[in-house]
Amino acid sequence: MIAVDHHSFAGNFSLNPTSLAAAEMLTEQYPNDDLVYDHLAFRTLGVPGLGIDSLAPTFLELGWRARDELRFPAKKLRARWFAPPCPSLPRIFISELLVGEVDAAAREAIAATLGATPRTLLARHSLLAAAGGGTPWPAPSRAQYAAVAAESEYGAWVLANGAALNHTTLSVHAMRDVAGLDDLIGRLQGAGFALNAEGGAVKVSPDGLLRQASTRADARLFSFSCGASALVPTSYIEFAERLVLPEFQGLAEDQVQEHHRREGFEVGNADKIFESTYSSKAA
Ligand code: OOG
Ligand code: NI
Repeated sequence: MIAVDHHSFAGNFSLNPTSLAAAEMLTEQYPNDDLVYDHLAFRTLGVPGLGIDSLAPTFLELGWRARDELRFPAKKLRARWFAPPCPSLPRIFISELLVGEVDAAAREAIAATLGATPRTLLARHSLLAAAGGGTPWPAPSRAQYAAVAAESEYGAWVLANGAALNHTTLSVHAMRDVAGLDDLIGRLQGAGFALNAEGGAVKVSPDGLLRQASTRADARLFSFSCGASALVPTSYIEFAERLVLPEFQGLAEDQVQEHHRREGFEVGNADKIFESTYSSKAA
């Protein structure tokens, strides 16, 4: 498996010094292991012209294939993941806020922030704007941000950060010198990294085969349109361990490939991982 150089995700590191620190710690402690990315995740606003369908074409054109949809009714979110054209590339996880379902105050604040910016421009330029460190719409006012955050911390995150990389996820099973996710988590906690503790540090799928953990998002000073500024949550790093499927458990360790392992995502895990950027869940 070819590893992706973690410095190629500099866009994420500028919003997430913790993810760079974690990647550097792992490179130092496990010098013989490559860092392989399990998936990259983006967030969007589910309004016409934005949403999952505005980011998906970029990946579909490059050979990613649309896979399952996941729904999070309590959070008013839906997501879809995309399988890569070859196993050395990461899966892509894109979610969207079901804007039609949020309360009127949040919906109006989102509409006011997006304002008159043409939707076609928003759709084609979200990723470009994010690469430049911004959003294709003007900054919300502090009151608009607060109105959205009160209803959906996810929604407020997107208003401030747009299509910025929400998180990168390292593949734990690809690191041969790491004993497993629990060992890795112990080392991260020992080094002082703050983890998302929602439902316990390690989120486990009902089949026991997909195990995930994440750091708490970093924050940056954000300038609202009205001149005020405040810290807003930015990005985080996740660690995913995909165990070997029961039918392949007889394979010798050096024969096991990615397709022998648990695929996809898990609603119960993801539901808690979303809260890695929630200020209200800060310790
Ligand atoms: C995505 C949360 C879900 C996963 O791997 O299940 C997730 C987000 O925070 O936008 O990352
Ligand atoms: Ni993730």
